[in-house]
Amino acid sequence: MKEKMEELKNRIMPDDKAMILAYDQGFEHGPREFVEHPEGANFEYILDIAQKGRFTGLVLHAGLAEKYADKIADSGVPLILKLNGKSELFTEEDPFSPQLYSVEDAITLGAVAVGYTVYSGSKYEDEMHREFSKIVREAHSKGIMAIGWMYPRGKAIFDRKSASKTLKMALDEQEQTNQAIDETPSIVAYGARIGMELGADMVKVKHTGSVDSFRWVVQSAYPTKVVMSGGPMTKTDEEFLSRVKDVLAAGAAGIAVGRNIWQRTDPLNISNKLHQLIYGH
Ligand code: FBP
Repeated sequence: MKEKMEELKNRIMPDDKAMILAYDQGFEHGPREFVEHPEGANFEYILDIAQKGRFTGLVLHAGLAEKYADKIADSGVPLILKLNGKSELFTEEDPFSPQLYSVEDAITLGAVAVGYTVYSGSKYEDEMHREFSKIVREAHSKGIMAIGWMYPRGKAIFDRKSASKTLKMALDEQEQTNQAIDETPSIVAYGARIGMELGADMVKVKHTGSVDSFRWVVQSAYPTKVVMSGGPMTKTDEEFLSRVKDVLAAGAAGIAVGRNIWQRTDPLNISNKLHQLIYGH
């Protein structure tokens, strides 16, 4: 089993570095994400980017993974099946993203890893922590990897009146940097740490704005690998590339991003630049 895990790890993280393409936004945010670049709604367009852009993983929900199973297998791009999901149509302040598919489904679909979003800080955090920890156990017992999308979120994260010690630290950080609370180093590092404690092989977190603050996130999650989430498309390639440079300098294993790739007019151009930054060629 150890050897199998090692082999899968080398596929998603050759040289211990990952360059993952996320394509679950059609579910999480809806087709509005495709309006300006309608090609983005077409999965074959995305698979082509993943393959020609030399991505080391492609994140999907089960619907696309099943419909395009043969093409995904032929492309050679490792599949990461996202096991939970929620739409943005439901806007309660405390988010809950329930498990929709199983580890067994992921294995049947040929996935090398499973992904799961955890909203620590939500009033439903217990349930998500429990679901994710079970998923990690099962994934490991069946020889595949588990990746946590660690996004602390919910009413308590913003509630100044009953602020936790961590939130007080985050508020101080916010005062100095003007960052969104859920992107402050204290909050992001806490999410990353929870992912590691729950057993994740890799955690995907928001950028915290600087090399030093992201280094703290990487240290907090150690030995779990940390990858940066992309966020909305930046105005220029340079802005995004500079963020990636920062997180790599901070010790991140790489990136797991979507919109900053497939919403661009020339996705392969930025993919090549990212590959150069992450792998040096
Ligand atoms: P992006 O690089 O497009 O931001 O994708 C990363 C991701 O984590 C997706 O996997 C997920 O669908 C989305 O962000 C969630 O976004 P939000 O932060 O709005 O919940």
